[in-house]
Amino acid sequence: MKNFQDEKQRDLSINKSDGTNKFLTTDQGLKINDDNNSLKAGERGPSLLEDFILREKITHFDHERIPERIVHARGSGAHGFFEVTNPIPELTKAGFLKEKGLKTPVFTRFSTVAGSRGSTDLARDARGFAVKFYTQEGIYDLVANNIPVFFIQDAAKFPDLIHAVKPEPHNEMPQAASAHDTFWDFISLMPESMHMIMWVMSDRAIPRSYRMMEGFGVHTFRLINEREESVFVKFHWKPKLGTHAVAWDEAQKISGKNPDFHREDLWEAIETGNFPEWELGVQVIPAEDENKYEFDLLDPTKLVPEELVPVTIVGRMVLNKNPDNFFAETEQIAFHPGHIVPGIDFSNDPLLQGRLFSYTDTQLSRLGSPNFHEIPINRSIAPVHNNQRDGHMRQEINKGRVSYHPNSLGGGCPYQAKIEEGGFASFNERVDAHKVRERSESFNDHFGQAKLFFNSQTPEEKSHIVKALRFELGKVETAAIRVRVLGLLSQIDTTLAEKVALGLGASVPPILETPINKGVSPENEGGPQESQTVESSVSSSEALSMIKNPTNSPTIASRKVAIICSDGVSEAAVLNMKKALKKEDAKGCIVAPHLGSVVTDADGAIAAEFSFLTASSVLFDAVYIPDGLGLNALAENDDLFEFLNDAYKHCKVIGADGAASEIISSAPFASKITNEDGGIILSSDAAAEEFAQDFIAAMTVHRFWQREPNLYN
Ligand code: HDE
Repeated sequence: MKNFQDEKQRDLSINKSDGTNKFLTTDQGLKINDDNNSLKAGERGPSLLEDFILREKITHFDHERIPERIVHARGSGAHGFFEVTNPIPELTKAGFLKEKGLKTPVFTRFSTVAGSRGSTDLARDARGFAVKFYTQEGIYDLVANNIPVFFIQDAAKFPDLIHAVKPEPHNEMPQAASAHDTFWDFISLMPESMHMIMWVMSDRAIPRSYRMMEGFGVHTFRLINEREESVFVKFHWKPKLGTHAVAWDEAQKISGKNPDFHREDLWEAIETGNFPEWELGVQVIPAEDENKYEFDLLDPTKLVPEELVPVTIVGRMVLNKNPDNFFAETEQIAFHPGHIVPGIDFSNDPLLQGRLFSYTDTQLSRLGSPNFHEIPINRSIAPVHNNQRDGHMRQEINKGRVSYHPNSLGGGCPYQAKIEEGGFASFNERVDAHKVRERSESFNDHFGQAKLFFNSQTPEEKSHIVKALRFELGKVETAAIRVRVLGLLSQIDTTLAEKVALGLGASVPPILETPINKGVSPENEGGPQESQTVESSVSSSEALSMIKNPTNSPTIASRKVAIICSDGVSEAAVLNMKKALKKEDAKGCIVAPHLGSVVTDADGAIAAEFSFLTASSVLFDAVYIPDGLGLNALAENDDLFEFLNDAYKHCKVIGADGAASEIISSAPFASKITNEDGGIILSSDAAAEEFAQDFIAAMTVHRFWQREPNLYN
């Protein structure tokens, strides 16, 4: 079997350039003799207009920015491949899904939604998860999110949603945050957003890493086989490292300490050979089951519970190469849900239908020309021939006099492909209807799956949702907006609404008890929405909880541990832990009171990678204090206790052996540690093999959230 894995890299290579051992030149290829001084009339005189070298350099510089994406402006991407593990030719004729072992090159870009290009990676937000497959049949883009549902049901509301969540227009605040009045004002009037609100208020919206996120196509799509039979399908990406989050307090601190946290994490994982990997799965819904469920498959605020339709894995994606140039690749890549290949088609989801218009349109203003498909990262590796011509920055040199079809002068070329020759044909769906501006009644349930999501969470996860809502609504200045949101929350779960209300010092308003509420609370009467609750036929779903998620695998690969060292540290203990971590593909990083090196108990020297000034516990997954001589100075270091306090508060594993165990016993949080807390690993034996193993086993749990009730009471 021919594998196409490297074809995109070969294709890109013709555009790559490297100035090593080359002369500096102008854009016209003229060698430059002096790049430091402009041409002047005398050493102290004015610059001369004649200086074409200066003008070229400055002009290029003046024009080197392009508009950022309207949404998803902040992102990071990487190259990789998709490999079929379980072909589904009976369901789709898409070539890249048909043959076991077939590899197709991909470029994947992850993003936040609301923030600007330079904003923090750790905002509370949905994450984009867009994959471009360079298939033999043309480009296929799966432009997904890390949340399986969306805020709104109809594309007409998208500009409103985005205007509401972006910084407020009068003062351009706040950046990369939904915690402000305009967002919650809009939400409080849009009951259909409640399911998505549950997801974005959960820890899904603050992932530990892009590598530890699921991805979801959100909309229902169609697959079509060779016999032109169609099934409905939902796409899923399942991360090999499991689905994990950070704590909200931690997220906010990371935003200050390292706003590039996710970007760096993805970059480093790939550079160090810890290639991120996901499985691609599909939930397949036979055409005859279209109307079988209590929700409408076309409604993007609904998911299909995995209890009703399991996810079938079809392949895996591995990201194994960082881009050579961020702008040329990650910034200029242009995704579009309308980039599909034969065997895949759209459904009539009104949100998807609107997206099909929006994405090409936005590239025209962002990348500047209808020729954006010629930019190397966007270029198909399947041949492209058509009668589209000219336009800004056209690269292709089309030969001949014919640029129309039909033609006889060009022998009818390029010619149309029959379906059996790979020509694309839309699914032959019968549509017979009146033109209306209406929403289907089957979209009226706005709370059923919000309840399902909430009920599927562990107590710790529920408490995170409560706290997130208290934070977000606590930043809202208009009291009436908060109350309206409390009214909506009470339709999901009264205890949830009451707990949030308690934090806000507000009370939950009564609900209007009509089968279909106009709005949801008295304040909201006359709102735009008809709403009702349809109980989900599934009462709880493990896949919806990050903690219970069945795909979580016990691994610590690529995790980082802060090893706190000071002079006199036990060399054996440090080496032992480093070795044990390395065996698991994790990394021990030396953090010391100062940079330079620390002297070990064996008179050796260990280089400090970070000091308490340059590092912080929020940048690590766990903390270890090795045994040592003379730990007294360390035990009195306030920076150490801040480090440990945060690690404890963020429910991380903290370990110490030998004399260092004393430091943990004297930490301010020591009295709160319970016997059930499996995340505090202490041992009186220094450098013991099983200590490192216990520490590593605890790290596979990721976080000991059970600590939290003790923390906040
Ligand atoms: Fe997007 N979206 N979107 N979106 N979206 C864009 O396209 C839009 C929606 C998603 O890494 C924009 O090239 C509309 C759902 C991702 O480059 C824009 C509607 C989902 C990315 C746009 C939606 C997404 C975008 C901005 C409602 C999850 C980043 C720049 C009708 C399935 C792709 C651009 C990348 C980007 C429009 C809703 C995912 C403006 C009109 C639902 C991952 O065209």
